[in-house]
Amino acid sequence: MPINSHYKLILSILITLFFNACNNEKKAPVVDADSLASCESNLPSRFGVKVDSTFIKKGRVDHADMVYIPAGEFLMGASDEEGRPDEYPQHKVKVSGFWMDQTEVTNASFSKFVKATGYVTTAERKPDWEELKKQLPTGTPKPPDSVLVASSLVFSPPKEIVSLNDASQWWEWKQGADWKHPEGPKSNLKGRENFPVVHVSWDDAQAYCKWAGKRLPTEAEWEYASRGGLKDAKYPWGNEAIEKGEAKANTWQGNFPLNNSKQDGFQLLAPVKQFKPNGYGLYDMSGNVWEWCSDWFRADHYEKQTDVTINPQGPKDSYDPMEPGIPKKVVRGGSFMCNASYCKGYRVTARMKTSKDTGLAHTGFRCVSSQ
Ligand SMILES: [Ca+2]
Ligand SMILES: [Ca+2]
Repeated sequence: MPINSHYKLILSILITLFFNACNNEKKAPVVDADSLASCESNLPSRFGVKVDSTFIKKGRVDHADMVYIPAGEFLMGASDEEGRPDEYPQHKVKVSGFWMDQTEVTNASFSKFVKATGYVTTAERKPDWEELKKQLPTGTPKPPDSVLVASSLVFSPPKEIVSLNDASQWWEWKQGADWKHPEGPKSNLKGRENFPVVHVSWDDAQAYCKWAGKRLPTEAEWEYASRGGLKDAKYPWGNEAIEKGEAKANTWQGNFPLNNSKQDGFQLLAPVKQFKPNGYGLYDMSGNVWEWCSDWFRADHYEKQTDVTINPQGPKDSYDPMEPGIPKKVVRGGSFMCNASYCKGYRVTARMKTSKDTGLAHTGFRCVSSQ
């Protein structure tokens, strides 16, 4: 089989086939395996690439550029009819007070971490065929080494679109794309110091937070913080529709992914702090980049919450009915690619999931600290 066919085979198997959950279609609040596709379902993972961060010493937290989120109780999950099935039912959660980064972690901050530790991110490592073949049909021949190369997923809008159910039309598995080269080997970070770092896996985010003396937020902490002290509002800023009034977040305006009218000022990623913060002083809790949480993702997790939970840490394991074999972590908040016609990830209750070793052009993170 020629190299190109190998490559296409792998991509065709691993790239999103089902995108209905990103549609703005109202659904009954029940967990239904057939309707739980995701914006990242079946995207290629890093094929089991493992990173070792045990050599990184836990740093001492610095509260500069963090805000304190006071302890409280809230109803986690969606109460309106706009959520996907995994956002129901609402359930009572209590969280202790904690500190949270005001912004998504920037390239400038991530550069300091890499310089200090010599850390090599997941997307900079060669995929592991032994892990990859577990995700492919039995008997799939090993592709040549020239195919199994360090890569990441970059956004590559097509000239025309067949269906919003096929994400492979706008995601490209690009060799040499990583946090230092966001669009591929010819790109760099010049002038992007204040942009959120992207192409970072969950493991990379964990490693950074450890170095900074912090940790990733739990999903409950993330949603509580995103609400900014508002009671049961849809968005961090309240209930006004994202399209109305002044720009509130970096999302996608127009016909995704073909046209972007850039009413919010940004075609793709934006530097952090370009829009008003929420009630807690947090920026970009909606849009710009999806943000990793510490929790495993389970589609049925909310259904199992029958009593008030205190500082919940999420389920013990992961289960995504769309891809039962691939453990996934929760990501929150939506990205510059979210549009009401396709993905309302900027809602405070919107949940998404990604395999922990995946790097994407629209996924980053921020850290928290209990002390
Ligand atoms: Ca935008
Ligand atoms: Ca964000």
